[in-house]
Amino acid sequence: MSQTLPPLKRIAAVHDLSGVGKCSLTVALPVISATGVECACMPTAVLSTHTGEFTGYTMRPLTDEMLPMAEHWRREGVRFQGIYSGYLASPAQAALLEEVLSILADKDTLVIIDPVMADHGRYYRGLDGRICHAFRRLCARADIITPNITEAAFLTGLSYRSGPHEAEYLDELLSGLRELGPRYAALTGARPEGAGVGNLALDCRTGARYAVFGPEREGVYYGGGDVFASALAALLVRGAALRPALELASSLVEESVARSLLRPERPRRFGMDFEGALPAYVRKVEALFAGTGK
Ligand code: PXL
Repeated sequence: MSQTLPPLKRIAAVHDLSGVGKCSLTVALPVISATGVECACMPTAVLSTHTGEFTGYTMRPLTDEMLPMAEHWRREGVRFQGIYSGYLASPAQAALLEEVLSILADKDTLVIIDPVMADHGRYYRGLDGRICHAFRRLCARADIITPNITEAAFLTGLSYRSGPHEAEYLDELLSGLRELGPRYAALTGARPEGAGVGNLALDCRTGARYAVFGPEREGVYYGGGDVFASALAALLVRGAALRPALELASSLVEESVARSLLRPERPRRFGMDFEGALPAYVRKVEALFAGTGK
């Protein structure tokens, strides 16, 4: 008797390729693949490292490649069940991403926009309010957005607060994000008083809210937002509901942080230890989808 498998879903990951520092595509590719979803790559720029805590990095934007790549994929009849964007090198790339979406997104393609631009109250090097303006437009086009607290504050025009965060502040951020027009808003790095650190998600249509919290950890974890958004995007595209997707993506980040803490000699700027967290993640993914035909 011949056996068949459910169709393999495909995500186009629109991110930079930073050679060292484990963020963007070097995270999206392994995490999306580990979730059982094919990852097609549209590199928005090639850098020697990411732009945080490294100096003298090289950077070549690939802005002129974006539309020709999308058009070639379209001519080849490549279909995408998800389009997931992260770091964009300029506001011009954000504008081009709108065109890429028009070319590649079908009616039921899930669009995940991670408005990567800032953290800890500050824009990443080389970015400013112009990219925020462009991301606001993209949020209206998105099924899911995944800002951290800083990005949410910039997008909504609220002031940035480092935490602990009052419940009203988090409510205001979430309702501001809802007004931008996405279907789901996931907010990372929330620190409610006494609850550690975690991620919130809002279904903007129904108003349903979900939250996952873990222990507070000191310091900066480069690439953590990319690990979270890559897992969330792939889980949703594969067919998970918002709550289990949020829980599983959050657990991958928490496990990666825990493993990074067990290698204290490794500089944080080299990225988080997500590789060793992948086997347990894959087992949880398989358990989630077992028997669902997804
Ligand atoms: O993980 C976010 C990110 C992605 N890509 C580049 C970055 C950063 C954060 O600093 O610099 C190039």
